[in-house]
Amino acid sequence: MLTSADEAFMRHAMELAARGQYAAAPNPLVGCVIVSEDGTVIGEGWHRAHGAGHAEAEAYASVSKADRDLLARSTWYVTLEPCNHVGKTPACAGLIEQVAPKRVVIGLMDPNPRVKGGGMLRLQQAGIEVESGCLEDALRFQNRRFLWNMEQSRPWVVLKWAESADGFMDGRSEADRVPGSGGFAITGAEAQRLTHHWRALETGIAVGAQTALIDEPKLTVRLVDAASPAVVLLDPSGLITEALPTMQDREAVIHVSADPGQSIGSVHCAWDIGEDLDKLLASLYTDHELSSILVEGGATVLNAFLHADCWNEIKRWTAPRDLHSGLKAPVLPASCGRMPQGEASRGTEGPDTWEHFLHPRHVFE
Ligand code: AOF
Ligand code: ZN
Repeated sequence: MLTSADEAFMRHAMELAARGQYAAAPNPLVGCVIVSEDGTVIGEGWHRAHGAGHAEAEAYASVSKADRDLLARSTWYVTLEPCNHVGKTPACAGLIEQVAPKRVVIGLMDPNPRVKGGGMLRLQQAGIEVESGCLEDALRFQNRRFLWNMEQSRPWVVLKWAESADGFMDGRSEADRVPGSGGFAITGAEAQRLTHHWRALETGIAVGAQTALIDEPKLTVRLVDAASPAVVLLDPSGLITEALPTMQDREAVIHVSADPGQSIGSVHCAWDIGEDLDKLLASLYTDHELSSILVEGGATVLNAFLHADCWNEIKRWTAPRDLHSGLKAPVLPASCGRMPQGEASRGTEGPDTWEHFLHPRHVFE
């Protein structure tokens, strides 16, 4: 039976898991807490980065020599079912089997076909008491990108934009929106750090060719300590014919266009105007290993994702001033899913308000 103490330790493991938020993808966020029989935490670990040690191995390595004797009667709290495959690291279920603790509490079962119940079964067969489903809803939310990847073989898609109080994304007229004219600032300086955090959470940032040429956005994450996501330049009409100055230092630019011959990116992704967006998403996931993308605009691109129903989350800034005219912001879908309990769905940074919406198909409680 799961107790409130179990939930408290699992919550702690979940907080540890979150520390991998900028680097674990495409792997899930996983945390592990090892607790001695008297309720003392003797080990903590989390999956820091793709290719790095798994949470269980990290937690085990953190147990001091003096506490090793306590392991035999310990309980392990793992936010995700321990893996039973030798991948980039040895199987965690094998490690736990060797240590042979008294009990293992699993948050969420791992839907990865290479694991999928096999890790839990191995522990049970070794005579370890195993319980699963501790804080499952909250953990499904924390690992929503990974779960969607496993179920759909598509990246998790976050649409992001900023609009004025009266619903415009850009206050300039069409005639003034010419290449090189620069971005139109809607939000104030206070909003920047959170925007960089949002970028760093995803593996790619997608932007339409028009916006790339007019606004010349840098799409960096410099205000947070994270690696820059790949830029996905959506250019099915082939508007971009030479490297963009703002993206020259960028390691990964995926140029999405019909003609591989004119690619200016570090990689090319073939996609023609009129083809399904879902086909593009399948390719970004399978061929380009993007497990999530933040779609930053412009309006045409955001509307295309909304109309094709190819999105999972929306993050929207609203500034207090009116613009009266200009480029209309996308219209928020009539029904959006609720954020799970305990997760903020709106906030403010300086004068600006942000809101966070989920696709109605996603229900986390
Ligand atoms: C765990 N603990 O901390 C993580 C797990 O590429 P690899 O070899 O690191 O394996 C990644 C897969 O292992 C990943 O898709 C997921 O199924 C599981 N992740 N499992 O026991 C961890 N990160
Ligand atoms: Zn593992």
